[in-house]
Amino acid sequence: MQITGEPKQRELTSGEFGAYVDQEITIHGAIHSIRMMSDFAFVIIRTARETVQCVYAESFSDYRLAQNVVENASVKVTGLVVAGADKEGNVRYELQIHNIEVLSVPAELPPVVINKKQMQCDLNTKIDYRAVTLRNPKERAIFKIQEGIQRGFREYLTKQGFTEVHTPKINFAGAEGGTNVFSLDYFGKKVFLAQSPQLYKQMLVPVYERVFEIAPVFRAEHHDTSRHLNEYISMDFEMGFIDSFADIMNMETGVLKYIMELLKTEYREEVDLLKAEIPEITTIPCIKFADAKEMCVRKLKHITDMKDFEPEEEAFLGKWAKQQYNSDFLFVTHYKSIKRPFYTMDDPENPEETLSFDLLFRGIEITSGGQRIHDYQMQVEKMRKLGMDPDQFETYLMLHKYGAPPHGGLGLGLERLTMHLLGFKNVREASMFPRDINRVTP
Ligand code: AMO
Repeated sequence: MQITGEPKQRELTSGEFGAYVDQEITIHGAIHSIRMMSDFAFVIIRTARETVQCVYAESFSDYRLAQNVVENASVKVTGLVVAGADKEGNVRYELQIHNIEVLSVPAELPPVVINKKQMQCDLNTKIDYRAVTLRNPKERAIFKIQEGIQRGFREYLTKQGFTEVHTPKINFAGAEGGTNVFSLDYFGKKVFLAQSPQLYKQMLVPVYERVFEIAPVFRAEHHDTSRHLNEYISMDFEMGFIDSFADIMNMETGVLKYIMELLKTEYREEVDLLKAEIPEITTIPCIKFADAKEMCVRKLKHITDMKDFEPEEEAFLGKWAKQQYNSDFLFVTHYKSIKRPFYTMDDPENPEETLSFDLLFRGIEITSGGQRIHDYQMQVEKMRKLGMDPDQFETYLMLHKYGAPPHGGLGLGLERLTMHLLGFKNVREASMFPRDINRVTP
């Protein structure tokens, strides 16, 4: 065996077939479906990102369809590229099959039908059979779009001078407080799974000034809800030398604009397939929490927890932002101090409120962020006020003790963003292998 270092060529896509009209090419894929017509057959091949229409007829091939050319067989198809038109008159290319080499034959038929436009089973079945149901073009498109979101986040922030980092997921303490932290027996010691990269991303600000991370985080959610997962992908960034937390919100607006443009261009086929409504973003309106709450109480007329929103109130605010500003997004700022974690900076003008925000997208929270405390004394005092022991956070507090610039950042839930972009009612639709209170498989 000789290793040349030459990467194996990627598959041609149908968009590139135009350069090969009347020439023979070879593609690899799986048999997605076979439709027998009177004197020919459509053999649809599922390749890495699309389905390619191939036509088989005895009239143009010496090859005869073999018995083992069955759905989900892995094949190598050789054929002639011919140009035709679709119903709308757009040029479409197909392959006139000259030969099919079967590389692997499935042992059984799939347990669910995957070659119809839409999966015809409920969400639980879809997840139970993920290894197979993800092959359905629409299911596959969801996670291709999710790739686009992460790619946009990464590309934009890299261009803005951010350094990509990875922080540990087995930690000495939960970063966000609350009861939804998983604990773990670590050789006889109690440790925790990261609820977010919060403490570490802050520690890295004096090092790189701007950092981001895209990684799984863990929340022991005790309830089975349509918007909570026990493991989700958090897209975080943290930046130093901010003038105010508006810098964070501006950066997020830029990231989201970039992501939406990327989806509209490089993920067009998936966007069309899923009929996704990609939001137009110019600027994102802002409202203070107290004003938003007051409006909710006035319009929805029930007495609620005055320190936070109910899901119904968020939904109302989403509609309000759409009507008032024609915006799918709304920043809500200055959340109550009592409701935000210990690292959040209180507003010096009103210490009951914080220099923090949430971003609502179509009426659901997808981001939390804000300015952090950078002063050592201030951080220690806030911890004590909240009944925390600063000695337990010695490493984290080195950040403050040995000098940190004014800084802030945010965490954006990838599955939540995907869910609302694609109009799903359940976040599990947007999680490839969801983990919730009832599920750790597949
Ligand atoms: P927070 O806890 O609000 O903030 O989380 C940030 C975002 O993560 C998503 N999210 C979830 N997604 C799915 N399942 C869950 N159980 C779940 N919990 C949260 C949401 C949410 O807006 N450290 C801060 C962020 C920061 O200030 O930088 C944090 O983690 O989209």
